Amino acid sequence: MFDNLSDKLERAFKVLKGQGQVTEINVAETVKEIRRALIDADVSYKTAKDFTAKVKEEALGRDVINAVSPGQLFTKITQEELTRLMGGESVDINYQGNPGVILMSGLQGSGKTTFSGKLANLLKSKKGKNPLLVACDIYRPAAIDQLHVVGEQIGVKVYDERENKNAVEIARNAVQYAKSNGHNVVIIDTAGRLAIDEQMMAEIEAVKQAVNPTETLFVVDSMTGQ
Ligand SMILES: Nc1nc2c(ncn2[C@@H]2O[C@H](COP(=O)(O)OP(=O)(O)O)[C@@H](O)[C@H]2O)c(=O)[nH]1
Ligand SMILES: [Mg+2]
Repeated sequence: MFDNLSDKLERAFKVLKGQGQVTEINVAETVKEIRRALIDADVSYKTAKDFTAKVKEEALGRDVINAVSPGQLFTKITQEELTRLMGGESVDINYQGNPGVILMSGLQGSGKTTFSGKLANLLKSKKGKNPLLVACDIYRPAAIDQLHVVGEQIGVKVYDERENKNAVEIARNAVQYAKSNGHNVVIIDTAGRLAIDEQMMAEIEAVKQAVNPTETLFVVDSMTGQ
């Protein structure tokens, strides 16, 4: 998810590393670049601002400017602060299984389809998996097309049953399909609603019962609660 962020941070640090001398001016510039990178990655303005203020304070406290390798120390401070901001430790998504089954849930427009694609891409390119994306949005035909576009971009197979209006059946069949076609992770992209309602919960629950996922993810918009 944060691939772009790390690229941008890397670029921000280059300013420092390339410089023979580290001054307050280029530290300030680097801090500004970091803030921009965070905002580009959907971090709220206030959080990004607080974050960079903290990094700067920490950097001045540890006297980055006169350190032996100021660029490295600065990078380390940013990494430490970022880890703290994200909650200290990361939890891996459980995708083991035969196949591993990951169920996406969340409101309409929260980013389920987009995240399904990102996750599939990560599992394929970084974890050597052969994922299968499953179109389980039975309400909008366009949602199936959207998943196909995503799948094509990353070269991941998409399973759908356009005529079938039973999400449980589609999910179950998809897992069978995965088993017989060598897909070791199944990512089920479900339909969202405008609000969490009984029907949506019942449908997700039924799919969950049917395929017994190794992981159920609830996707939320990062603007929620701001
Ligand atoms: N800024 C930003 N936009 C996103 C992100 N994920 C999804 N979107 C956009 O949000 C909209 C809804 O995403 P989609 O994946 O279709 O949501 P779904 O209805 O839950 O499947 C689309 O316009 C996406 O391009 C994200 O991480 N950041
Ligand atoms: Mg969707």
